Amino acid sequence: MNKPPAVKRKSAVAQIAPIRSAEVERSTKETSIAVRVNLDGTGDYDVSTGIGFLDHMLEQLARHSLIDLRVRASGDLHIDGHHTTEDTGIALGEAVSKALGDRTGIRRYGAAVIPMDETLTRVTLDASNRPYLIWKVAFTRAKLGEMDTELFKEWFGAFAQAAGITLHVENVYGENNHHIIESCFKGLARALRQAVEIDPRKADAVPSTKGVLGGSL
Ligand SMILES: [Mn+2]
Repeated sequence: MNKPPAVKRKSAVAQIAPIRSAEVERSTKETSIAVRVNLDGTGDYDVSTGIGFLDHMLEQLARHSLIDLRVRASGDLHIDGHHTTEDTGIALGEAVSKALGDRTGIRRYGAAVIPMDETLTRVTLDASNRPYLIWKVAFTRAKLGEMDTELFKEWFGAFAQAAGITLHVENVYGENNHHIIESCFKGLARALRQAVEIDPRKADAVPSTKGVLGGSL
């Protein structure tokens, strides 16, 4: 006698949210990059881009956003750090966007004001799937470590574009260039942490009266 197939019962309490993670691999003639993110992580990081200062910044991003982050980048650093910096921003942004999916349940907005000694930086963002960057950050040094300071705007622009976020970064005041850029990454981290977090009061809805994020206002 054939046994009837076992019926799997749906448990009413088994509504555990899935872990929001993603992997992106990106290769061009200039760079080869692999990124893994877990938005619901604890801020673990394993970062190697070949640019020490950029590694230091991405580690801050992971630590203060609580997004687990693994980055492996190898690029044409014999030219300069431009391609590696920009492409790392693109790959990381793509991974965040992929992990967000249709962005159901997220808080969407985030803001942080970060002091570092004499420096104060304000970061506000909207994880709206509408990429935009406002960058009001100036440096008085051309380099930090081996990294050109002009590349930071490139990284933030690439990340905002690929992640689908409206991102405003403003250094209100500051003197030490290391503090200025580190406060920008920490501000992004804190604001991102708020914006991508699931709002338990509205966990099943896309946070827009349109019912969808992105497109025209
Ligand atoms: Mn530092």
